[in-house]
Amino acid sequence: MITFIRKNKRAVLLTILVVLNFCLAAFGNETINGASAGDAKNKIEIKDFMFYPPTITVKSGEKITWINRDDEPHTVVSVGKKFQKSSALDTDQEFSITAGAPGTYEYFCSVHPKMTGTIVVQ
Ligand SMILES: [Cu+2]
Repeated sequence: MITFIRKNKRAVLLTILVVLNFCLAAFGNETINGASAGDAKNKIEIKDFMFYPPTITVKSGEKITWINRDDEPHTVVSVGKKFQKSSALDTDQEFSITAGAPGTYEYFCSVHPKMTGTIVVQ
């Protein structure tokens, strides 16, 4: 009888450990995936007087971030003032907006108006 209880206790403890491990692993994975996805997603690099990628497709409510990799200052200005414009971005400076209503949004750099990009919000 004692042996049975002991064995049972062990089994319960083992099960708890396994379940706990599984939960931790699942939670850990989710956090890592969430962080990397949020980091890399919807990033537009400004490099060599170009927005890259020139066209980006996002979902409404998602964050969009530009980062200036040039030594020249650049801006992000919406055609038709459909979203807030950035200040002049210095090297490695970032600017973010939250995607609004679905539609196509054109933007340009007010310092170099030939630099243009497009955001498609779904
Ligand atoms: Cu520019």
